[in-house]
Amino acid sequence: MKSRMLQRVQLRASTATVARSRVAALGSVRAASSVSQRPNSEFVQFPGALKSAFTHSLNFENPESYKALPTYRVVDQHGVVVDSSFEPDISEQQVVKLYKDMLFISIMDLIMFDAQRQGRLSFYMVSAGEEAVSVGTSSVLDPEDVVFCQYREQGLFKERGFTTKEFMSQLFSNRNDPGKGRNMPIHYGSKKLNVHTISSPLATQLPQASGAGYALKLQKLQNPESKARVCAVFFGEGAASEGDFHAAMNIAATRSCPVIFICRNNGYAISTPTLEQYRGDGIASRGIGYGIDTIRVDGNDIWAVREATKKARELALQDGGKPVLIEAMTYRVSHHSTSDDSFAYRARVEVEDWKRRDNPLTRLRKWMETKGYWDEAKEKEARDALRKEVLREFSAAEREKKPAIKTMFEDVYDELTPGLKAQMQELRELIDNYPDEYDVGEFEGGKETLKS
Ligand SMILES: Cc1ncc(C[n+]2csc(CCOP(=O)(O)OP(=O)(O)O)c2C)c(N)n1
Repeated sequence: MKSRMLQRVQLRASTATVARSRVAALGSVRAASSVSQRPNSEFVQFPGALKSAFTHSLNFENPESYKALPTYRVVDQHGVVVDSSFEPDISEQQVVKLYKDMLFISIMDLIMFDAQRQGRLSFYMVSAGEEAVSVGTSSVLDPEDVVFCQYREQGLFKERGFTTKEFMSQLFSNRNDPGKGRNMPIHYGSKKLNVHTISSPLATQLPQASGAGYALKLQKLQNPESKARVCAVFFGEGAASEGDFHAAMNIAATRSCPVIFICRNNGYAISTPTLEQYRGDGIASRGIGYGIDTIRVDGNDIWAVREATKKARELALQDGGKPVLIEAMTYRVSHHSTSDDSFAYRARVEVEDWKRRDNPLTRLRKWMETKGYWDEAKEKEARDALRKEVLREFSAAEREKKPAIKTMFEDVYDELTPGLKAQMQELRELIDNYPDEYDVGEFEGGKETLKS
């Protein structure tokens, strides 16, 4: 049996190692005090909670006793600046560009939503009311920062330079869609613009983003001359209930990954209101629990979104890298998707009220008007031009051929497997035997592409 003294020394040594490696892993985020516990020390030396003071009061912490985290805003819903230290950091021309990007999205949304209702495309999701979150964050990220989206971030694609033709090609699954028409509409992606392709299973992009952030950090370590980059990832407050949210936050915190988590809290996940989604103080309060720098912002205020994201990017690159969480508060003005009628679970008046009271576009527009950047005539001109552009690309994309039938078998694996080749052959025979049953003419190259 070991002597007490020896046991104590060994325990102390191992605790010290744990503490040292933890400090190393966290960079300068946390500093461990000496592991030796003095008599009457006020702090516990448990390795699991390094800064916890002893208390003799038997007290369960109650969420109600904490004030809700504040919401940062720069410009209020009347377009009035409420943060006196605020100075716009971009030119009139750049502000107008951001406004037009938001306007483009809202116009494209209206046209495509109606087009779906007419049966001209299979599905659509609008981002009405949330344009400032995607356009605002995108405008201060570096174009080489890596991005993962959920599905309501069309504004980011637009701001990064995704063209109207690219939007339409994906929506109509035509031969110009880089996704080769395999995904449902709105599942955009762009290698050129450093945005990973959207996929339907909620929150799966979150731990992937932590991994991508970790890779970016290692690349910078291996090549200090290279540009410092962050990974930004978008998700809704509903998606934050997935286990993948927990995994992502904890991995990013413990591995100190330069990731900006951007939560769009729009009050609903399809028909589920936030009261049924969580009982804590939104998503922001969770960030603190993971040891992540966190801010809650007014998501209808593009200036607040920009300021918060700029600062978040700076923080994310500090000390070799660390995650940051932004919770952007907004309201989902629209139905969840074209498959949803939201008046089945919320009052029309609530929606109308939000539309009238607060909207990211009207807020920026009011601010621009007070600066003399914008007026009714410019609004009309911009709307007409954007509408024309969307409609022009819409009809061009609708008339395009679909991708070659063969692409259906490709990219399942890197190369066609013997099994896939056999299936392709089988399809070819079916089409040969029942030519009237298949509209092969709609597809580029017809049935002739079906050979390996
Ligand atoms: C893992 C998974 N579960 C359920 C769904 C079905 N689904 C699609 S969107 C959605 C709501 C998501 O809400 P939120 O994350 O708040 O984003 P919002 O639609 O409000 O922008 C659900 C439940 C899914 N796509 N993936």
